[in-house]
Amino acid sequence: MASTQFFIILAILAVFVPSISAKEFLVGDETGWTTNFDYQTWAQGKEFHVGDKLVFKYPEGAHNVHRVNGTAFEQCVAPAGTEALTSGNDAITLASPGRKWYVCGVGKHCEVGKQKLAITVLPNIVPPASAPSPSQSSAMRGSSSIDPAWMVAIFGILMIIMV
Ligand SMILES: *[C@@H]1O[C@H](CO)[C@@H](O)[C@H](O)[C@H]1NC(C)=O
Ligand SMILES: [Cu+2]
Repeated sequence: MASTQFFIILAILAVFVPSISAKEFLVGDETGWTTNFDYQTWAQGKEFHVGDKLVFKYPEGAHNVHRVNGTAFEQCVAPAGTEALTSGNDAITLASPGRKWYVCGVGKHCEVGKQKLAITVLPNIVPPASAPSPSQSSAMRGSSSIDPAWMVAIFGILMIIMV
């Protein structure tokens, strides 16, 4: 029966490991989201993957969070059209790979206080064969990353039945 238990454990791991691997990053750690903190140093050596979360913590009203492009990041221009996150406990799920830029749009916090963060988001750990087609919406990505794991789980269960 030891092999049956092994397959059950394997099947359970296959289902849950992809979701466990999604990480939450508290931006600036205990310092949170504020001025005069080196967010580039903070981001150094960290690996950000699709599905991970960034949490920006700050006293509500003191700061905000704008996602911007690279040009706006360099020039510290918070886009007028887009809505800022303002709750003081703003969670952003990294939905796509690539370079991402965030700035504070309050006063000269970005320009003078260097309250800006640039990161590179890496593709999910799931093998590329299971990646959704480009036509699928980004909302589908979270659930589709579980699919191969389910296949392994079903395979494991089939093995248990056959043994
Ligand atoms: C970057 O963002 C700024 C401000 O929203 C906008 O004016 C500019 O056209 C954008 N640049 C690119 C290359 O998308
Ligand atoms: Cu600010």
